[in-house]
Amino acid sequence: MNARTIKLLLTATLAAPLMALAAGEHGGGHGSTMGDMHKGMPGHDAMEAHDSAAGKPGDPAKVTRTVPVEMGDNMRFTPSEISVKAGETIRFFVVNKGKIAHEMVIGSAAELDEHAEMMRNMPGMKHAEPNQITLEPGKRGGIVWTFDKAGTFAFACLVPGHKEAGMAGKIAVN
Ligand SMILES: [Cu+2]
Repeated sequence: MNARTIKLLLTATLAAPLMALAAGEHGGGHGSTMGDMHKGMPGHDAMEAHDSAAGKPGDPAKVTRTVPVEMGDNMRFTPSEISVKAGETIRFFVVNKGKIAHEMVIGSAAELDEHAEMMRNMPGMKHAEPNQITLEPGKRGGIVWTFDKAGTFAFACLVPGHKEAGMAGKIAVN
């Protein structure tokens, strides 16, 4: 490595944080514009609110524990009861063992009821939110969630009919 290469590397190293800063500023401005646009869309506010009574999207770098969860065509989650300490960031490692699509959605019981109602009114609705994952048969994926408040929360599969058939569970945050 010659002196010129080192100088170039140094320049790149110094420039990177500055570029990141600039990008961050741009991203922030853009983000708030999008937020304003969304505010104008009726019924969209609730879906934009990522924080839930059950906590908030977790930082993957701060995961304290991985909890494996299996979903099956018997309309059950295994396990169906999960215990968490307040403040923990959990990575739910979710596997769909079935032959049809299932999903895991985390929230308060009221939030899940509301969401289930929305799914009934808009069959086939597809959306990706940090508190949920939809998995085709045989697929696996993760949800990273921070439980920052104590309480009893819920998770469920909101594919119409599944929660009603028992595809739901409890998360106790102590
Ligand atoms: Cu399901």
